[in-house]
Amino acid sequence: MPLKLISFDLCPFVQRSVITLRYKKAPYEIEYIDLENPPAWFSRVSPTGKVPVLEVDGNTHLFESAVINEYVDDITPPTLKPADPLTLAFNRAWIEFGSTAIIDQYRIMTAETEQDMEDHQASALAGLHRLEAQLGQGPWFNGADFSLVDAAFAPLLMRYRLMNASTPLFDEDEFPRIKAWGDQLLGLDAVTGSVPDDFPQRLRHYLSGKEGYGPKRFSNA
Ligand SMILES: N[C@@H](CCC(=O)N[C@@H](CS)C(=O)NCC(=O)O)C(=O)O
Repeated sequence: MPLKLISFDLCPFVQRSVITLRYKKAPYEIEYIDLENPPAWFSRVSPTGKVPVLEVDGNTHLFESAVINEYVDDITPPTLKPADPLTLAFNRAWIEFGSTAIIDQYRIMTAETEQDMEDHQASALAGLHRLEAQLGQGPWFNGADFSLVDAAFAPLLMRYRLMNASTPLFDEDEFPRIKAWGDQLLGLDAVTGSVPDDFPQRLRHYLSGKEGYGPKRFSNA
């Protein structure tokens, strides 16, 4: 069942799916599109106009990263989903929480003014405090076993590492569980190899093409 992931190289939602595909060692092809100037066929296969889209067998197009990841997991046993239905539902809720956190992060990077950046930063930090309070002793979200919720948060934590290195947004030591979780995630091949080697430069280049306070801060990093 050939899989092709339709992608944008800097998209954290795409990266969630790449991590899942890599972790599950599922063979796949990847096709990058320019999201600002998408090819005509893209609107036929993506009902939301968003990436990732997973093309299966050349004819079915799945969209929404969380759905794509569950499908990839289902066809490549053993599963990365917790067996207990309540834990699974709880994980899905936190994956959704992670999507909001990704959007907050993007808004920080692309904030128009310093005030906008501070507002988005406050909202992002409130989310990180909630996440910190939710995490246990680790090493993974559910404890001993890596699962889809871990894959879903890796792009967020990877980007905060990068952003904090140049423009400190928060003190990582205030979030010891998130920090330890980030260390675990960044120790995985599936995570480190989920973005191009020159990802930091590509991100800076992307931001340098945008106006505003955030892009200026993060593209000069
Ligand atoms: N909820 C979606 C979000 C995907 C998403 O926002 N992708 C962005 C790129 S990172 C996109 O394709 N944006 C294009 C647009 O909104 O026109 C998912 O989890 O797959």
